Amino acid sequence: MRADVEGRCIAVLRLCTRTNAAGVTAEFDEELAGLEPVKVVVTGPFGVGKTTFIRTISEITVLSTEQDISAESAFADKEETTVAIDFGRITIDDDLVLYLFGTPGQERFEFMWEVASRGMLGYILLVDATRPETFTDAARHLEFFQSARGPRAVPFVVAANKTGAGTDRSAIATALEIEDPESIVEVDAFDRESVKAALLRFLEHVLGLVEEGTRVAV
Ligand SMILES: Nc1nc2c(ncn2[C@@H]2O[C@H](COP(=O)(O)OP(=O)(O)OP(=O)(O)O)[C@@H](O)[C@H]2O)c(=O)[nH]1
Ligand SMILES: [Mg+2]
Repeated sequence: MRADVEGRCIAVLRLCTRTNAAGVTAEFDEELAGLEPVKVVVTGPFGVGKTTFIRTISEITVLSTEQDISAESAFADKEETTVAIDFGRITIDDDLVLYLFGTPGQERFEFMWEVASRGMLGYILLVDATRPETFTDAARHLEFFQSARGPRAVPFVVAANKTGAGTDRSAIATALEIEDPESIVEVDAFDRESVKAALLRFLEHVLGLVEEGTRVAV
């Protein structure tokens, strides 16, 4: 991460963990920081690369609940699908830990969304840039996770995986009714630096909301 932004993101994460602990927004307090881990959900339609994203960045072996896919798979090279949750971890600082929770992509496991969303700071919504149908599918994810905390803001970024020369961010923005296509992050879920950059964009977004006075913590 770029050092300047990293410092600011650490500050906001501390603020969020402090807020989580007390239930109210409080002044940044180093003593009380890091009481709770920060939970970020990685969600999106079937096969967009959620498990790959978490495996690429996690410092622990990802606790995955995958099972073999049967003939229903649309992917020749995809052998497994998440059936409950993926769990990974990144240490941001000595006492600050980011926990990543990946949701299952198949519709029949949508009941896991509610479980995954509990206590989250926010989420990364992944789409597959090569499959426009995932843009429209993702709209349902957006609707669910945006309302997970009632009327309160839930920070998120949309990340387009498997991008290439033909990637059209405005098509994704249109499907998701997002005003600014530039806010959509292009990511390569196989690449650690790229995944880090996507997480950083998410944290910067959280920081922006905090700075404008929006209460974002859980
Ligand atoms: N080209 C390319 N392929 C990718 C990338 N990320 C993931 N894949 C492939 O896309 C397929 C799906 O990846 P997963 O990580 O299993 O996707 P998922 O979203 O967890 O899938 P479900 O849990 O079944 O919803 C696999 O075959 C991956 O190898 C990427 O950045 N580029
Ligand atoms: Mg998966």
